[in-house]
Amino acid sequence: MRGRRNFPKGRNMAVSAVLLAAAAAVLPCEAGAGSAWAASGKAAGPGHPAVSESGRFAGTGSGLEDGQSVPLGGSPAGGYESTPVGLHGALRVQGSHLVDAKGENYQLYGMSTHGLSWFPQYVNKEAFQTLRDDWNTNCVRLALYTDEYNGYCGGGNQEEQKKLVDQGVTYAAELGMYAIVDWHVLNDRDPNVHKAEALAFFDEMAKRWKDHDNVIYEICNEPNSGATWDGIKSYANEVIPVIREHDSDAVIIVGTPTWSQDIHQALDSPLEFDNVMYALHFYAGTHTDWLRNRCEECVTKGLPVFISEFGMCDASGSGGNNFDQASRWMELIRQYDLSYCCWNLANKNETSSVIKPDCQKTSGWTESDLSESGQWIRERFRAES
Ligand code: IDC
Repeated sequence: MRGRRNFPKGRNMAVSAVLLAAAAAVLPCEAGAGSAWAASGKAAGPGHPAVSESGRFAGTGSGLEDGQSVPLGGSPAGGYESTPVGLHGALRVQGSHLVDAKGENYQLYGMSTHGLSWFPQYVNKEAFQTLRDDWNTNCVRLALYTDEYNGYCGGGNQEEQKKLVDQGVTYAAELGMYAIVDWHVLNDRDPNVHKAEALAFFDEMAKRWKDHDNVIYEICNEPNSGATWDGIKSYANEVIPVIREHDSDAVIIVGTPTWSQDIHQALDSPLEFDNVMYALHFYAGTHTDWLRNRCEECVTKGLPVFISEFGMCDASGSGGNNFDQASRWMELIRQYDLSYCCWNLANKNETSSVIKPDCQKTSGWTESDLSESGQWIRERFRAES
């Protein structure tokens, strides 16, 4: 169903030359273990899932019982070419859809980290492998706060934070997962406040990752409190060319006004670049029919929308979960094959954190290690096929 209906049967039988080349290109020498892994085509480790017909790691095919942790350290059955990136290669935007290297509709879904500087412990390869193999996800969003929590432009250690982004992208690449590099504008409200830093940051990132097919750039998480679409456009018109100078075909996600809710303004006045998607964020306890209607209207009118952040609780990231509203959002996501990333991979004592506050594990979580949010969204991801 959904994106899958567009895939010809047996598409996973033969990996095209394009995709093989893409798989090889994603791991340059410095990726170390990943290159060795890709080159050696290691045998499948125990518990590693077969790839489903759609090329996704089917949770139910993992050989793991619900609640059992994932054995780590092996490679997926079939080697790198069976991973999400190995199968789907460089993504691009076609009409309102994200498509893979074969031009088939493709949907990304996975977890967003919390602030990298606040919860750096979850940037580890085993965590991402758990998310790929047990949670059945194909992407990880790396949230680099620009301001609060020792943010990148708020007094944080920039070298350490860049190292975390680097590790996150590298682990994702080695695992054949897509990685979203998220410039997490929030307290600073308007991306133009730290535009100079953004230009330097994305210049460096794009240079670094230009040969990787798994990297997506999100250039401003949530403009808010008076940041206008005109202002965001002018920021994007400077940042996007800097990325494209090195990485000419990268997919880029652009945040929209009012905490990435006003996508209709992007529909009225889109950017003039290819391969751009517009962020819509929802928190199910706060954002209901009115935002779903807006989302549906924009998508049906051809706007490429990416739900790069959402929660099942309210917009504070806490309060109770509203699973009824969250399920309605999931229906919309399913109907239009939208890509979606859940906030947040951490054990903070707040509803949106997917790991229980008293759980110190940084990978291999069992069901009982997960919060109510974590258990719900993991089931949702595992139902993707
Ligand atoms: C929240 C975190 C919370 C932190 C707060 C800081 O969950 O621990 O104290 O940020 O400002 C967003 C933001 C995201 C928020 C999240 C929940 O993108 O950074 O995280 N949220 O409030 N937009 C809507 C909700």
